[in-house]
Amino acid sequence: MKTGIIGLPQVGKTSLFQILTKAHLSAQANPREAHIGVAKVPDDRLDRLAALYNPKKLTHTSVEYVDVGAIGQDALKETAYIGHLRQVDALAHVIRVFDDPAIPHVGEIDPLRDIKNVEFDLMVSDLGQIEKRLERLEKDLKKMKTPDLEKEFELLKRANAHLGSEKPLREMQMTPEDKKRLRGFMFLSEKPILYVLNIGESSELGKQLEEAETRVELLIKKDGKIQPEPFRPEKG
Ligand SMILES: Nc1nc2c(ncn2[C@@H]2O[C@H](COP(=O)(O)OP(=O)(O)O)[C@@H](O)[C@H]2O)c(=O)[nH]1
Ligand SMILES: [Mg+2]
Repeated sequence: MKTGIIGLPQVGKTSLFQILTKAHLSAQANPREAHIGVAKVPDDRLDRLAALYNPKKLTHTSVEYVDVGAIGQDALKETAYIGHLRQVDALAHVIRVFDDPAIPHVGEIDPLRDIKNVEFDLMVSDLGQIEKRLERLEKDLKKMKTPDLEKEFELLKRANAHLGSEKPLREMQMTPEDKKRLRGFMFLSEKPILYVLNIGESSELGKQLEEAETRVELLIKKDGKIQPEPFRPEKG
């Protein structure tokens, strides 16, 4: 399994990457260059089984992490950048919640705005890809209609409208056949996403985490979808 660590500049992506993979990166490392590392997933159930059966070989699950550098419309136009992101199975979006005047951030600390902006970037990238493919398909369909091309055209039209209403592809209704048809595109907004709130170091971690959750206004629904709650402005 491969996970891409994404997020705005200076939110803690590389810090998270280093914690997860125990990688030592030099201070001179180019922040635009992707870091790739592997984290072993410890599982004491596997260790107990190994003790019982004494296998010749024991392989723990591992997760590969790619720290791709800050996201943005420009970055998403770079072949290397988007290439790395398309390859991953899931995205971990690191969100800046910690306040530190020494470390600049795009405006105020506003996790919900950042979530929306990054999601928007992913959707714009997918839209660009869909529009290109639709143009091509339209030309091809004029020359020759095949059921496969027609189905792809219909599906991409639907995906296009869905993205147009500012909803990521992971929230689009799709049959297994639709999913298969789209697989080759490796759309970014279709990938499952995990939000990582970077709330910073504190002796009141529990309280801060609760506050962060309220601030981010996220509700994890039973079906696994993360839905932003209606915005409730803070007092003061
Ligand atoms: N105060 C504070 N600083 C942090 C925290 N997490 C990361 N930083 C600092 O923020 C800066 C950017 O972190 P980095 O992991 O390189 O962010 P990236 O640009 O998203 O890869 C570095 O100076 C980190 O030491 C945090 O939780 N609290
Ligand atoms: Mg970084």
